[in-house]
Amino acid sequence: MNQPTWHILGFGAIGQILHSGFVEQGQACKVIAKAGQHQGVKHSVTHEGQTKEIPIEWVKPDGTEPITHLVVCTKSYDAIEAMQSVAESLNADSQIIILINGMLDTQDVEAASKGARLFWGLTTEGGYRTSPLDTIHAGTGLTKIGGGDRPYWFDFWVKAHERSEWVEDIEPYRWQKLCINAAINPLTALNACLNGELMHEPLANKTQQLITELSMLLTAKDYTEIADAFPAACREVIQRTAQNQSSMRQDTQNHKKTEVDLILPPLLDLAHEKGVSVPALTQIYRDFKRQFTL
Ligand code: KPL
Repeated sequence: MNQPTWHILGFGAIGQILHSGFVEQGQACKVIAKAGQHQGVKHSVTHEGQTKEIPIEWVKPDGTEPITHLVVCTKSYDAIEAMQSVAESLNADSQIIILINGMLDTQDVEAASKGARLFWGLTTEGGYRTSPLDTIHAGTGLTKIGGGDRPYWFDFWVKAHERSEWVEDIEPYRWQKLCINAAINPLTALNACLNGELMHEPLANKTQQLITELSMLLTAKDYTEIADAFPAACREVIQRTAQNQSSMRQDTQNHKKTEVDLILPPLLDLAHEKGVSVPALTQIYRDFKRQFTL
């Protein structure tokens, strides 16, 4: 099977980490330019003290060449509009891999996909940017992609991103990742701290309360195995990304819009629907809204 040409939509920390893996493997990978974006000739990714500089091929799809493999790693609240901006280059044969934080309405995504096959993904890789084209890959994690049968292109993906797994039924893991982001992101933003500080006083207790409530929500969704393993899984992500600044902390620090409304409300709605009491989660959403207006 032909090696895919990847198109990256959303060139934040995760987009840059993915891009560097593909390019390093010699795979064709283009970056979709956003209006007003600084289009430098290269970007850098620093991991464990080593900095790599990676050339960038920017493109502005205009429908003349189809996009076959689109990797969407924008902010969740931007994803639909971003997909619509490349709609002319998508068709029913395109494959779209959506790798974002937060829950999007599946119908909205399908409407923007032009009949392309959709795959959902999640990653616990930790990265932050020190400038628009410089990323620190501060914590290693796992990437899960799925939705039905494993396509041929996943072999190429894994060559570029070894810590990746194919999962036929990805939905439970999307909820698990939503819960991981709910445990880590708002608390690190509110306390302007690194992920690792959540394990220590004065935040350890609050983190534990959130983890307990989030496990209860996963149980309420009947994801029993994932729910039981959640406390350990969440602590592992915190440890592996201990030196990372969560994406929400970066956003609040940079006075940018956050993804909080696509992370906490779906979980609070679920708690309401299932009659699960989640005082810590409710409080953190209130505190967040009080402290940050964006
Ligand atoms: O997804 C993340 C984020 O910051 O948004 C984690 C995995 C928590 C890494 O920081």
